[in-house]
Amino acid sequence: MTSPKVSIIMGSTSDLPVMRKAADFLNSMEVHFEMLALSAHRTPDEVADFARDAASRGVKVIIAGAGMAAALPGVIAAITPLPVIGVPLSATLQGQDALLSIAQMPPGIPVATTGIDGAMNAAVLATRILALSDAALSQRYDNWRAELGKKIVKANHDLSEIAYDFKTN
Ligand code: RP5
Repeated sequence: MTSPKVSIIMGSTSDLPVMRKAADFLNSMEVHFEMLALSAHRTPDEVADFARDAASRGVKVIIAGAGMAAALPGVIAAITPLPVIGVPLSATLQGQDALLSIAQMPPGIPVATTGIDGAMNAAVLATRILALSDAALSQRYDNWRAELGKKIVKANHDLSEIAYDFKTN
């Protein structure tokens, strides 16, 4: 079996509707990934085992999403040498609790934190990290990025067609 380059970890399958966006993006970029449910509070030993072994299994970047008192990304970052991208999930308190839990790491143990429910951005960042040493992936990413720009060109075209007496463009 092909070894994954990215691990997508979530605290619960209730996180899947958001975390699926990371999987969708990685899949579209043809990046091999795995998806696992692990909980810092409910399965701490399994989290430690995962974090200890991830690098030796060939994983390069870990994306970890969790809600509430979201210790998962920080605990993983405390154990693995790999870059960890944390996704605060809006399970409670509109995700403010998870955002602060994930972003406010002590000096020396960083978690690159996305916005609340920012799973897609986590995958985009993971892709950009991997693309540093993968020219074909870098090209796929550049192509996707160019399409993003075209959306704004179209948006400006659409806005230009809205007429107001006092609108000048
Ligand atoms: C966190 O608690 C999970 O990441 C999830 O966002 C939240 C609620 O989990 P469930 O009770 O739905 O399993 O650990």
